[in-house]
Amino acid sequence: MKKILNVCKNILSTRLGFILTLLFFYWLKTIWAYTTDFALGWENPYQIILSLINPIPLGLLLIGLALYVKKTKPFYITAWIIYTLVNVILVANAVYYREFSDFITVSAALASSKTSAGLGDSALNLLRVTDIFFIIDYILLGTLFATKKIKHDSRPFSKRASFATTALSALLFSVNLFLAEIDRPELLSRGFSNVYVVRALGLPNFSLYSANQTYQAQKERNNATASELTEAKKYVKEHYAKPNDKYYGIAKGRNVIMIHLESFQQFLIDYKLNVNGTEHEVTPFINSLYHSNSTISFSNFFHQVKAGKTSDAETLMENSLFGLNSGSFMVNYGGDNTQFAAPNILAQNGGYTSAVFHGNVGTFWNRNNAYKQWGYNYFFDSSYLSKLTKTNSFQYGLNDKYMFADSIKYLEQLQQPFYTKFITVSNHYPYTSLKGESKEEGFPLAKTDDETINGYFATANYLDAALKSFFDYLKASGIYDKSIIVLYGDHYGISNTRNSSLASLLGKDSETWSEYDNAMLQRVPYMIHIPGYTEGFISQTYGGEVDSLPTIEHLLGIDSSKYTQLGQDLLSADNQQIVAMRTAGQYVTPEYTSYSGKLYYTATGQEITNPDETTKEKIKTIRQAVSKQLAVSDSVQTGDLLRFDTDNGLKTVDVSKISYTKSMSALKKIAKDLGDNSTSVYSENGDKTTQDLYKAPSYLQLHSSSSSSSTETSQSSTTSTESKD
Ligand code: GP9
Ligand code: MN
Repeated sequence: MKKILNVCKNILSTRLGFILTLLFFYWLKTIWAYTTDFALGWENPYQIILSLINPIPLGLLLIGLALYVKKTKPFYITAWIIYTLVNVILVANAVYYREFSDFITVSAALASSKTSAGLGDSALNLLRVTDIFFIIDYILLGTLFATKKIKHDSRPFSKRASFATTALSALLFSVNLFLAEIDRPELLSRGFSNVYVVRALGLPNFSLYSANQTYQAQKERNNATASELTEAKKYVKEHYAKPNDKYYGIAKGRNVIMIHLESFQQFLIDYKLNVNGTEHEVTPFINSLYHSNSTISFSNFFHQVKAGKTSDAETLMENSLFGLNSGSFMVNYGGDNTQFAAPNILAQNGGYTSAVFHGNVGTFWNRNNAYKQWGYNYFFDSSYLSKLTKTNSFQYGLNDKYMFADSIKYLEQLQQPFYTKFITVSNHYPYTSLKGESKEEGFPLAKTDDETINGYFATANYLDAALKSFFDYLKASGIYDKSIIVLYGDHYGISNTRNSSLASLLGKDSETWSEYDNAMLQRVPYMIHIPGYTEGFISQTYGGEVDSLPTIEHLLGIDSSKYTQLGQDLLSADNQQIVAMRTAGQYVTPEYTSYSGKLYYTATGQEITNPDETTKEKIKTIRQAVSKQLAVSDSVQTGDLLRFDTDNGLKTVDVSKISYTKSMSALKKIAKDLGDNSTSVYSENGDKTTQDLYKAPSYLQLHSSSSSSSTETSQSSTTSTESKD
């Protein structure tokens, strides 16, 4: 024992030994924070291993820098300073996470007034007794040095050896990066979620990554001027499509319920999956909405997203501006840019209260920050909903039936009219969300050679059933008649590389599958369901996600002419029907489709290889219109131009007033203060909950003859009625 202690003492009394000991403590404390403070949501052992190794490369690189210092005292001081620095990053993030469920981004740190919103408890209150663990190394090493149990090593480390340490850490870092890329391709370019970056690369790396993001965004912001907004506004004015009198204001004053149909493509509408000779209608409920005479449906509505996927769709739908050409707008700019988004516009045109419901962590796609800039009053993420278990959730969060069920206790507390968005998730790649005891997967799998395609129909069917249950609830609670419900597919679910396997299911030949076919599969549903309205129809107008907001505004009787929005009301006679895809040069119009470098007649799918002069002229005009729209969007979004947009009649959002913590008590307080004037569903229901009106039978329950099978699950009974504050 004594021998071991002596060896330890000797090691610690060398410079390298000291550095490696610091690294060891840093590693230990990081793992401690990973497991006790952060919710890193490991999905597999591979990700756990990544997290276990990721403190080492950069830790060694940084702390190892001290080895370059020759003199004894400066060496130890440098080592302690660097060590303390990485520790401060660690501890600050651990404490911050306890309140915000997010890591400290550089932009949040710079705008500390914004981040302090919701920091109800002082930072001191956030400390725990166990935090002593974070300083135990200081006490231990300090005592050992003070009592001369370990000594300062006066022998300088050779330059070569110091360099070797740096090189080794750089090598380890590349290995870490490589492994991270395997786990999640395009991790850094697409951003996804801060959790993903920390989980794969560690905290100091996340800080560097976030600093770079802020620097890039800030650079573009600083270069942008108000005159660029004038340019953009000129385009907006010329491009403005005035409302159609027939529809203007027909939904005025109603609640707006947006339903984000994850990865839902238009081809699912009315689709029947044939398995062993039996036809199974995949989405009977959504089909009924599509054909309902209370619905204005669109059959040629295209998604316009790129790498930001869901986040791009949200950006387009609620700002009428595009995402970025690379990366995600919400991730890179969402937390800082001034936006005049749907929640803010509706708050100022009709006093709407706004909320988002989503079963994933709030940090995904930087929603927790971007939604504040958009003016969302509340954001009920997975922390507000049922605890995630193997049965009720998958890697992207809580399954849809639970998400809807758990949302009701908050929804019923919102003052009406409300603008709400429900982001579904179960129908997400890899379409295996329904595993687990609940056996929701009663719907048959398709039989192709591609597992991903095979599961797609079952998860879409589950989403359909969840939606039906939610509609049943809306009807039973009386919300339905006072609302309009807008449904949209965010983007493709089956990627182009898989489409040849999908071909046979669509009655096509995989041999002759073309880029035209790929282009047409970018269609997603867009439906505006207006209870009580009887003149619904299916419009064949060509449009995209950018066109949604002006369309909705006009239905609500809101004049959009002063807003910097790039879409056109799909019900307007002025609509030009030019759909820009986010990839340069790709577009769809009723006449032409340009996709992956090829040109087609949209109506027939016939390729145009040798366009005549008139065709050339026409496509030139379309190309110009498309690239103009994207260029204007890019200038607005990357230049943060809306900060100059002061004469649109709208006030900017004061993000310091928005907090996504303690929402339930905030809502209850509002209702209490309003007393008899409270318009929440809960108040109108005589201060009684409406949660029990939500019933979500499983597929098997609906389809088996003996309805008392053990697989029955009524989500309303499986979820607790307790709410998070
Ligand atoms: C995650 C979900 C999925 O919260 O919205 O995003 P996606 O992967 O579709 O972009
Ligand atoms: Mn999505």
